[in-house]
Amino acid sequence: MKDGTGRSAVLIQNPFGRDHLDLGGAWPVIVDPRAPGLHPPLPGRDISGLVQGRVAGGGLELVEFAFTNARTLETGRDWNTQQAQLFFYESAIWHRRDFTAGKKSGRRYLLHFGAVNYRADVWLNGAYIGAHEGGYTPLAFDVTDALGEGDNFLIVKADARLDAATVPPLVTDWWNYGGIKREVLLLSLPDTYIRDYWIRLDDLATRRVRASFFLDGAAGGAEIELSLPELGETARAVVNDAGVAEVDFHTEAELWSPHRPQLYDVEIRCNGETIRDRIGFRTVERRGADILLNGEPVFLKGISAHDESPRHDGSAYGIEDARALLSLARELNCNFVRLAHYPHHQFVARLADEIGLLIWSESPVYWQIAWDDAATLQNARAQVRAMVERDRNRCSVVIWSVGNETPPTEPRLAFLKALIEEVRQLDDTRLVSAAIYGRDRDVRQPVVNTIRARLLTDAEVTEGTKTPVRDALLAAGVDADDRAALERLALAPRLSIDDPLSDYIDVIAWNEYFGWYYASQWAATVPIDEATMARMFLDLMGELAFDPAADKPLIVTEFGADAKAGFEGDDVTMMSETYQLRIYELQLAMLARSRKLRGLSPWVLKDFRSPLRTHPVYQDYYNRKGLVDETGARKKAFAYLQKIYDRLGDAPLQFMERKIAARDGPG
Ligand code: GCB
Repeated sequence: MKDGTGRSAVLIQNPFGRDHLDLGGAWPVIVDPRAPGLHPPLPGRDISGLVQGRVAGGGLELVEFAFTNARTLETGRDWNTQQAQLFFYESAIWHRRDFTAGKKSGRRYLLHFGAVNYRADVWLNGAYIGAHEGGYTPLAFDVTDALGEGDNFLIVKADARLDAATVPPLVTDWWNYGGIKREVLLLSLPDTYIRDYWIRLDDLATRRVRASFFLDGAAGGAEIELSLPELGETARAVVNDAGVAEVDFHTEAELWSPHRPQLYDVEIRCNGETIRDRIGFRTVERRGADILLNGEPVFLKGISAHDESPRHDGSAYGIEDARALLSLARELNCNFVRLAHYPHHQFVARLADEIGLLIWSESPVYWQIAWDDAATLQNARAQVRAMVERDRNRCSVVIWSVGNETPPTEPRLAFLKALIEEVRQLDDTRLVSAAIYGRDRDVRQPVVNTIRARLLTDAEVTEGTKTPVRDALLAAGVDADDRAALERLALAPRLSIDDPLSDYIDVIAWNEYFGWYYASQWAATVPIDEATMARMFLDLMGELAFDPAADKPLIVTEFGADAKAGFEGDDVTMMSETYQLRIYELQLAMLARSRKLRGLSPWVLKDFRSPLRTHPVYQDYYNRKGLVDETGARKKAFAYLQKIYDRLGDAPLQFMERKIAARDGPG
């Protein structure tokens, strides 16, 4: 067995729309926690035997593995929530699938996986096919040569281990669900086949549709026919020697929007294959600080979500999970969902097309990545490419995000710039962003100085408390004895949200945690005790506002507070529903004062699994910032945000600036 050789994976557009054999279901498995340490292999555990289908010979043959009588796991789902023993499991599992294939000559066969987390190694009938890294995007291998007529056996090793060089890295605030998590299909294709296609409205004024086709095989001269039967529109293109065909045509299609999510049947014919899809036509652009959908400004009433469903524990699978999640967003009166922090199941964007939700799609570049590692960049680039190629036919997707909360350093800037270029090369019809947390000097320092000035100008605060605060202010270069200067400083600042990345992205996306993390994170630098700091923060939130310096739209892509559903508490008790509600009230009042705000996606729709959230009473391995808990039970803040979004209609949040009374809600 040679790891890491073999062919590289490709991406097939619309695999379910091809002639296929579904290989999903219960597969026998070998759970192999120490697989990585077996070099050289122990005598009875020679893996080359395993992948070649060796079975115990009995008698005097030493074989310490077998798929016969082994436990089974369902593919298409994570392994962690199928068996209690695997809940925390993050190593390797070997899977075997026996199947019968009717192989026809002149056809190409591709083995497609919707996603395998994190690394997949694949063998077919003992031949090593290839490897793939990245747990959230599809991969496919051409297995035409290895496939046999009749009986076949497939071995897949899924290895969920993450480290400092992987994408995402080891430490994330979500569950590293392992396994062959999405579909496994054996595709049967013409010898020369359309690997990928991209159909989009290219120009709003002339209603010009452009379609690009990318073929595999000896392609030059092949003919492609594209038709929209409901509109009676047909276009033809001839494939060039590079295997690419392009065509554009005028369409009478109605524009797609969240209010009217009009989709059209599309049929693509080439070399005897007919691929069917449903496509909507719309444009998205930025003009100054506005986001334009079909040329009209749109305000994104959003929510962030992980790829988990309120229907069951574990990562989401199947269309009903996608429906459950997006229905919750619709119930909340959203027109926008931020799919964090990795590409979700392909069903999600397809469903969003159908029901009319705008989508933010994100790569798993998260927190602390190995910015200087060329292999990590190559890996991230491949994952970004797969994200864009998989979903660029989805009109619901309006923003590609290359990462989340990354430090504003030079190596990170170079890394993310490379990813942004990659996205723009693949897709020049959408906006590009990345969620940032803001520079210290733009956010923390001004807020901390305001808190210091408020303490020093408050007659009730004791001298003992004031002395270290005065020293800290002096050290920050402020004349702490100039009363007038202190009073000016005590006024709430208007924070400029910036990042070196601002020049390269279309939308400034900011994650902020006023009312949650900041008081405990920053109290020591004031210095003041955490509870006093937290109280002062609540006051300050009633006055703060933000705007990026750049003339670009701002979306606050995260804010929130944990709340354990059913724990009513009060508005000065963290982890309670009442406190979470209070933070939503204060946040919305604060955001409504921000002139360039063009959307928000609070954190988060549903409580989600996280290894970082271990509090036995409130969390038990759930991040509790959901507006609903894991069973779908609505918390108080759900109804509040739902009401605000309802009242807003199509208007931006700023229209409600005066109506959002911070304490009483919209009234
Ligand atoms: C963040 C991260 C998100 C976390 C969230 C939290 O800033 O972007 O992944 O889950 O905060 O709850 O801490």
